[in-house]
Amino acid sequence: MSFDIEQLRGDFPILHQQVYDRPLAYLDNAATTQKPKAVIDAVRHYYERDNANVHRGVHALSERATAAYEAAREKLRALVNAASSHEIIFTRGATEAINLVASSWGNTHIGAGDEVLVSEMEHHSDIVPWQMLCERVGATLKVLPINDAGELCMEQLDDLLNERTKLVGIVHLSNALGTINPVADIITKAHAVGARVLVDGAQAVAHMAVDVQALDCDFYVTSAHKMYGPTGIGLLYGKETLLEVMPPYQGGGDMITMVTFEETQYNELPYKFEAGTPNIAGTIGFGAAVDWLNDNGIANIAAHEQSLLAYAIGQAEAFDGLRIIGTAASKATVLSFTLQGVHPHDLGTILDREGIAIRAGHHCAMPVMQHFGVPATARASFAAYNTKAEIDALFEALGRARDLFA
Ligand code: 7TS
Repeated sequence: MSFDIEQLRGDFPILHQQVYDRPLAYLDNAATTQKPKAVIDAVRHYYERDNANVHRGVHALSERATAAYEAAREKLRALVNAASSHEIIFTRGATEAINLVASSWGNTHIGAGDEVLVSEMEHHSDIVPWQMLCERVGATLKVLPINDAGELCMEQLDDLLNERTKLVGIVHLSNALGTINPVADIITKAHAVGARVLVDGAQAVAHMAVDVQALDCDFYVTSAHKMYGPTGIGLLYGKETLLEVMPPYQGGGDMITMVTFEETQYNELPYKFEAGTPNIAGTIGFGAAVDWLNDNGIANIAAHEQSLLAYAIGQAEAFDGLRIIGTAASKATVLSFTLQGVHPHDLGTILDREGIAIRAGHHCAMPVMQHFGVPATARASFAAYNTKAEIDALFEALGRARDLFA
């Protein structure tokens, strides 16, 4: 296992291009990461040689497609250290995984008078499905606030948890702030009152080692496209005992063992939750992304990204008129900020003309913007292939933007 940044950048064809005649600096990795050649090749290989439907054919191509699809499941199981591949459900992404739990588990386990607790820093996809569930069943959505550093107010957790709390939804690594949350502590406390915990790991899995058994979380979700894999594919981990008794989320092919007009018997896990022809190519690409992560080492990637983040924060703190949004003691990969006198969207546009891709907006975390009293932030987010030279380019461009608006 080695970590050579130049060699690693060579894995990503897309990085080697000019945008507006400037070398691309792709700093929008929290939105989606770029894909290494190994992932692109795995998808292409599938379409060129193995394309067939899974779990149903008797022919060679279908057997190969099924083997590759199920091999990806095993890679994901090992990556998050799930006890069984039955606990690995492929979904369209983190969003669909949360909606699956809110519908299937939520409808059968949460009722009138119950409470769902989420944090103030959740992505909309870990707020809205719970809000919709609460409206459906007459439950109440409670909120664990954040402080002005963008950290959870953990001292309020005990007061918010009680015997009515049935589920806690908590983001592992915040996309808007970069905060890494103490999810293990939250899980222990939630379990003490009998609540289940869903961890939103959409941002976490590519940036830190995740062990669902060590965390003891009940559900864990992520998206492949934020971890060097394809779009349209993601993961729901759930404890087998929970998944076993949950009703299907969608009905259709593959999720049944027997259908008559009177009655349908559902398939075993994980197929009960994978109705219809799945995203086979995406899943195989997801597996290749896991291989790529393992080959480079999550610990190596995390160390590299931490040094980039520290470097960027150092420049940001010295930059006149720049306000960092999210200064948690424990954070990773995200630098969210505002610049006095320049709207974040204008900043995004100016930086784009210099080949620097960042995101400007509310980052699907409007309550975070409301907390900090800003309409939007500019956000640079780092991945394994970013360099200090790209961060220098970012701050040089920010300097020119500041001068322009002065
Ligand atoms: N949860 C978190 C913490 C996220 O950052 C995102 C996407 C999601 C859930 C939803 O993931 P999806 O793959 O199902 O869409 N976050 C972002 C972002 O920060 N910029 O674009 C998408």
